[in-house]
Amino acid sequence: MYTVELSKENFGDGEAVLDAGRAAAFEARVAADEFIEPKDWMPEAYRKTLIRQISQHAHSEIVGMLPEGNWLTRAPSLRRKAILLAKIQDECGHGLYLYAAAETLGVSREEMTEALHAGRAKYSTIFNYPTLSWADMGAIGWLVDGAAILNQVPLQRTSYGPYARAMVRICKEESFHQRQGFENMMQLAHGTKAQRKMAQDALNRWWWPSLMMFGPPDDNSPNSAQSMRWRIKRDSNDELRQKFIDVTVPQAEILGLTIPDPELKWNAERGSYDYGKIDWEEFYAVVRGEGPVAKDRLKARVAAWEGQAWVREAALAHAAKQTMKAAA
Ligand code: FAQ
Repeated sequence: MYTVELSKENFGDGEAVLDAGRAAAFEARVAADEFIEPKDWMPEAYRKTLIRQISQHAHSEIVGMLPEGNWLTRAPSLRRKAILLAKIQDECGHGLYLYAAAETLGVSREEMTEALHAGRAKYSTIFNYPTLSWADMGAIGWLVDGAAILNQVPLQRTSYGPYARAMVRICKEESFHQRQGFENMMQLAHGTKAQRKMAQDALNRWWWPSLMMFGPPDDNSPNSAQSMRWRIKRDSNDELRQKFIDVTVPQAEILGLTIPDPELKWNAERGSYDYGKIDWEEFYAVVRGEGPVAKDRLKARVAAWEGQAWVREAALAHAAKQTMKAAA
């Protein structure tokens, strides 16, 4: 009895010492900019943070197909339809790489999907706004993919290997998306009076929600400090937002369109643009699921998942048959 008690105690202390040692080694590897890989030891909170961020990112890519999908049948030419179709397929691929990266952390695709459908997992606020005109296809590529690239380029160096590697290809494709959006806007902005008006209207509606994509301000971002320490995030929400504004304002000038912010002004001292107040009440309402088309988005995802259950079942039955054949 005495021996059992003693060994238990020793085992407990031993585990604690081992964990402290592993945690120190983990922190040192992160500090040395080494990638953490799936089979490496990691703190539970690091694993949970990654599952939260990567799965939310994956959900954003998948839900993000819906606003553009809405315009596939109404693209103004075959060329535009082919480009839009290719872009939407890319977004689907991004979702799949990201779900696969999250799965390496021990969570299943079904669990992640269930969390989205039950409202426990988030997706980007931007996809809760409706696409009202063809110019929105230009504005989404130019602004939404433009914002996504700025946020995602640093993620190629995020500390978790599978996430970082998924981002390399995603960023390449996002660049194409941003360019096709800008080119679409260029054509509209230099088109007829009505097309120009449509382009300006799209910019007016998508500008502020695009700024919100970067997340709450730094002084109100509960996850930032730890995520920056773990090098999951490399830049703060406000830093990336400012970068986006600084690169996008000259692009709007090239298009001859006006950014809907009367307070937008070059600040020579800071070498950056000052900008007006973001409506954070609107942001938090959309995060809570009160966005203009939030209910439709989730309904569409649930209907797709349930309606296509037979495809998953057929794929599993086929795989089982193949396994049996191989074994026979
Ligand atoms: N929407 O403490 P923080 C795309 C939540 S991909 C909804 O600052 P964090 C491609 C946040 O989750 C776009 N929720 O959080 C495409 C947290 O709540 P939680 C997606 C938001 O994680 C283009 C709470 O607020 N990109 O567009 C948002 O440190 C065109 C407090 O915030 C990514 O996901 C938001 N905008 O920083 C597809 C990139 N912002 O989780 C189709 C990876 C914040 O504690 C068509 N993610 N929240 O319950 C990230 O970089 C980070 O997760 C941030 C948020 C920057 C989004």
